[in-house]
Amino acid sequence: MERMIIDTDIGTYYDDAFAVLLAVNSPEVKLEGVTTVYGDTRLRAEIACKILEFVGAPEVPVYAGVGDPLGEAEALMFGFEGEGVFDDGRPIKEPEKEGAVEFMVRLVRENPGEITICTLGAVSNVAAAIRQDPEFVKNLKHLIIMGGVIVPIVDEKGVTRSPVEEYNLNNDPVAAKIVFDSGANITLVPIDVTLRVPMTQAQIDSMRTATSKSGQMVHRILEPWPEQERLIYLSVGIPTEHTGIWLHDPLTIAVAYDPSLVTVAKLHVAAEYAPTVILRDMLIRNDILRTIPKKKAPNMNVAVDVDADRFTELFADRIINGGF
Ligand SMILES: [Ca+2]
Repeated sequence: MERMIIDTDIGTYYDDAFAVLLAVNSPEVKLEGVTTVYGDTRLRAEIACKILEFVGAPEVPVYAGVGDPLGEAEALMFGFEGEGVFDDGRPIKEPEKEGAVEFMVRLVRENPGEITICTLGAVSNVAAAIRQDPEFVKNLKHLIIMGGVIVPIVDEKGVTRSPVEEYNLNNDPVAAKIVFDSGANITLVPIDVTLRVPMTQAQIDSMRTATSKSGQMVHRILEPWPEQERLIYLSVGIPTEHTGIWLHDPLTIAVAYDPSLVTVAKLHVAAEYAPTVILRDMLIRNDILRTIPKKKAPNMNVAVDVDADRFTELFADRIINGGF
């Protein structure tokens, strides 16, 4: 049984919510809490509360965390967070009074070697916990990070997604560097791997007719998604259009209890700032974090391949038949 904290920027993309739903429907996981990060973490916590309440798991506590990145960048909210989720109103369940960082530090200290944290957004909360408690890294069992790009990728539309563009780590590069340099037991699940796990159309259709609460919530979140996605892409200047419903964050949860879903390589991954040409902006920026594999002693396990069919089938089955 994996005792897990999900640390998430839930609300902006669809897949954080899917990750929480997968965890709730996985008997291999004891979900100790959901912590929120990046931007309006109070609103994100309310979204998590609503989802847990809706599917019948209101006992899972939710904690609002660090909203402002540790560096100078400002957090970006897109303005539609909660659409679909709040269709039938706000939750009765409320976030805990304790903050996310305090909760992480307390739980990990009280349960040395027991707790796995899966981060699905910027790693600001984890970096703050590392700063707050010198024993945190030693006591943490496993830190699984959805983030970074290791192998630059070209998407189905021919758009090069260069190593500088991964959202989660670049939303707080200062925090990412603290975490990478911390000595924690890290598994990195980079976006070049998660872009290989889109749901099939048949799986998406199966959510439409699902009778489970989780299936209904997935369907509800996907309804307003195409327009939200279009606005996100426009606002960040990526000239692309809809290509898939990728299960970035859910894969990160499943890896915690079934590592055989991915092939991992032990690598030294450096979080570096370096002058970086951003072709689409015709700019050179030096505040961007790059995740660069190096020939040094490994500092993490990095997912480099995934059994995509087995994972997406697992996800669909759990959401439809998992009991919540
Ligand atoms: Ca996320």
